[in-house]
Amino acid sequence: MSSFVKDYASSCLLVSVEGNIGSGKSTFLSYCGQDPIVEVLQEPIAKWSNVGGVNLLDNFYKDPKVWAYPFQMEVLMSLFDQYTSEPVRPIRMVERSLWSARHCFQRSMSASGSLDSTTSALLDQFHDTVASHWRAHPHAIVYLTTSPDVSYQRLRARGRPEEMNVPLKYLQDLDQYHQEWLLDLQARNMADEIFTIDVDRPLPELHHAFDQCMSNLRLMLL
Ligand code: TTP
Ligand code: MG
Repeated sequence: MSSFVKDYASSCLLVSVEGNIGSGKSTFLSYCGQDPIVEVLQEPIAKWSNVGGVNLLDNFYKDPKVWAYPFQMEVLMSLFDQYTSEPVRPIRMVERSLWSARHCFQRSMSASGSLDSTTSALLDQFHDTVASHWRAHPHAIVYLTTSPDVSYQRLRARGRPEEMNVPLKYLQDLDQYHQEWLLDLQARNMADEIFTIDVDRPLPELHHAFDQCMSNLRLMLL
């Protein structure tokens, strides 16, 4: 491997936390972040809401055909930017990854026509270029699985203004794309470890399952 290629393998265990919108990824990360061996990188959503004074997330939901491409480009760049900082603890947990952005969200936007074949190919190219120079594929994935109904209720309850018109159907499609992406990773032996946690129960009842997951991640450090 070229020395130019940055390889996380030697510096930390990289764990991406995945799951539908509203599944509870930020809650899981905050909980695990109390452990002194865990560094948490929350999703840079505040950046997406203010790119030079423009709220790309809001614009995307209001007019997806116009804004899907610039928004997804911002998502990929900001997630990539997170990876470039030096890890400071043995386990680095990130909310989302370049991979779920591509295989779940970008896929959905292509299917709905918000991205055409050219803009979709440009995003693929950006993703492939980054991936070829930067070993940023997670060592482990924590997949928080919810029924789309539950993630929809959580999305409505938290009331992020940009998301107020997101329909249940969008979450149903994203749920399917997450499952297909992870099955595909497993089928191609591309995932070292995928830890699935069913998070349909109220989040405070899930601490035992979160602790169990942390124990499994610790074992990967040995
Ligand atoms: P999520 O990445 O699912 O984060 P969340 O904070 O909603 O999840 P949780 O409640 O589990 O912590 O989505 C954030 C918002 O950004 C959401 O409106 C979906 C949108 N988004 C895209 O449109 N494209 C993308 O590639 C990503 C990563 C998010
Ligand atoms: Mg979140």
